[in-house]
Amino acid sequence: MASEAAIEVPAEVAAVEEVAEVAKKQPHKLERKWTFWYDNQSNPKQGAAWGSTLRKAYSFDTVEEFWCLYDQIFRPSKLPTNADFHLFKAGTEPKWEDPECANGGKWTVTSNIKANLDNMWLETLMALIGEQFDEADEICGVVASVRQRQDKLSLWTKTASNEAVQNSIGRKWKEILDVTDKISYSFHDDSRRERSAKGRYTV
Ligand code: MGP
Repeated sequence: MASEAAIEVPAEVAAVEEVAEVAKKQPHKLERKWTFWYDNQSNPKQGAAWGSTLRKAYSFDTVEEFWCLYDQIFRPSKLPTNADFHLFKAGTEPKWEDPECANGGKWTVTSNIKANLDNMWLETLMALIGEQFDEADEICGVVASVRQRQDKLSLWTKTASNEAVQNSIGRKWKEILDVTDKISYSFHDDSRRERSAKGRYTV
């Protein structure tokens, strides 16, 4: 019987291993740095302020780190009800209070199917880190929320008052997600005043 050392490695396998080695040594840099956040509000403490359970998890700026983090951790189907994952530009906190978000708002897409949320989240993450939006500077980040009623994804943007820019981002996002239903955009300013604030724009 041939010893293990004598087994020949097929050329394709050797090539893949070599590519993996090269990738390890020469990581593919992203255009900018991103941060994953996590918020678990499934066991809220009485009287705790909003944001007290929000945690910054990991920042990364290479394709390789992204895939590792996504594969190991950041899939919404792993989340309990009332928890969120966020991917935001490094330096921007996923809060209305952050100066980059303060005058902004969000497009929201809902989903009744868990697998859909995972897919739409991944498509959005790839579009963001791959800089697929023409108005990339206008984008703050994306939030995946698991809720009893309906899961949702929200794409946060910077300048809510700029309807043309927001509509262009909304249309592009629908294209990326292959969503045909209407989606709507709400201003953080409205959400601050009223829990179920009405959307201002629709695409
Ligand atoms: P939400 O983001 O409107 O929806 O936040 P959520 O968490 O899915 O809740 P649901 O009603 O759809 O089930 C709900 C509430 O959390 C808001 O009305 C605020 O009281 C608080 N909240 C949410 N965000 C994103 C912020 C924030 O950025 N800052 C502050 N101060 N409060 C927030």
